[in-house]
Amino acid sequence: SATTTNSSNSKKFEGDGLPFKCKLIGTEYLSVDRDEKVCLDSMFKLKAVVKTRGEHKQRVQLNLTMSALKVIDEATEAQIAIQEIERISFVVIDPRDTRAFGYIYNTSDGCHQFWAIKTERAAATTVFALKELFELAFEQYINSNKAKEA
Ligand code: I3P
Repeated sequence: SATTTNSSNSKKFEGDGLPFKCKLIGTEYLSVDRDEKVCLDSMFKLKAVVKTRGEHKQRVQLNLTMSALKVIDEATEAQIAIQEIERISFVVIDPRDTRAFGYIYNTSDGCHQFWAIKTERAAATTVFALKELFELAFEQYINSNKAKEA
């Protein structure tokens, strides 16, 4: 039907989605919903906090699904967050660390939450998958509007 994407790429995001092993560096509220400098400043600040604390970062699994980014605590399997794809406004790669990236999630009450993530493998792999997911979600949105017009 017109409401499903044509791309076979969407398969891997169905159901539980595409999982990535990660660690949570930290989160903080920002005043903007997109700005590379602001995000990277936050990333370095959150990394410094981790260092100062001297504790292990929380191990999490990021599941990329068609509807949302799901953050799951690895130890307890509890869902820490369910973040709708359309609420993610910005993704940033840490130029000093091939295993770190971050994104801004906009909460329903209008806050811009920055999430700093350390990946087990190359962060670029996760960021590339996210980009793919944004494109598929957009394609789906366009197709569903076309279906409404028809
Ligand atoms: C660890 C080392 C790891 C790091 C880990 C640190 O310190 O820096 O690279 O894992 O973080 O504890 P050390 O060499 O002193 O043992 P990541 O590269 O995944 O961040 P963690 O304790 O938060 O897991």
